[in-house]
Amino acid sequence: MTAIVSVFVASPDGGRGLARDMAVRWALREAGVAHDVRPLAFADLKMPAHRARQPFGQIPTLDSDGLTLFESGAIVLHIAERHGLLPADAAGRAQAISWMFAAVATLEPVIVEREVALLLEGDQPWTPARLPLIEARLRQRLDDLATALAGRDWLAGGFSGADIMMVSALRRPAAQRLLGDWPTLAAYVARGEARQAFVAAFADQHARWQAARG
Ligand code: GTB
Repeated sequence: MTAIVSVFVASPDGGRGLARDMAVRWALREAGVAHDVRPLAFADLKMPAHRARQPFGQIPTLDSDGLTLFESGAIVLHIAERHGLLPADAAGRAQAISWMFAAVATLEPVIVEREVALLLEGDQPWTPARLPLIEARLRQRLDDLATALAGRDWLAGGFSGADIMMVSALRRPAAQRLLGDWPTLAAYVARGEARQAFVAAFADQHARWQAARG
């Protein structure tokens, strides 16, 4: 049966592939797994039918292998485990999974915290004092990641699911031109985005966004 990814019917990212379905689409393309999408409007996300797939009423989800999965990191790990997107040796595999968790639990929260402070709390009286603290935390994370990546192309040996998750997290600050001080990270994102599977996945989501625009 064809795998199905739940996606926004019209992503608010303006077709830039910045929503979290992009990592899932990319992993499926890397894996060569045929898939289709379930386009959902914002109102559909909070309906019982979708909450049965995703308890928090969000995208993405994946229906595949008789399972319905949620959380982009868990979905990419599932695909990676079944389709050779993790190192073959146990130690390398464990290392790659550590990096997948680092992407969603260590890098992404500081990236999202900054976006929330600017977009949702920009007019709050505490934001001018809080923003520099958030930005300092983000800079520290980017410094540390750049140090860890120095001299290598990918996080865990060859390209893996870890890179799908980490490049996906970094694409949001990259889109806001925040990686200028970290050429190692900018080059890493560019390497990920140059992959044929990324290009195909990006085109898939962009075509959907354009079709929804009419
Ligand atoms: N931890 C979950 C996962 O990784 O799967 C988080 C999922 C999540 O945040 N989903 C968002 C969602 O469904 C879409 S991706 N939001 C609707 C809701 O919560 O009601 C986040 C996102 C949205 C928009 C942009 N953008 O416009 O650039 C970027 C990222």
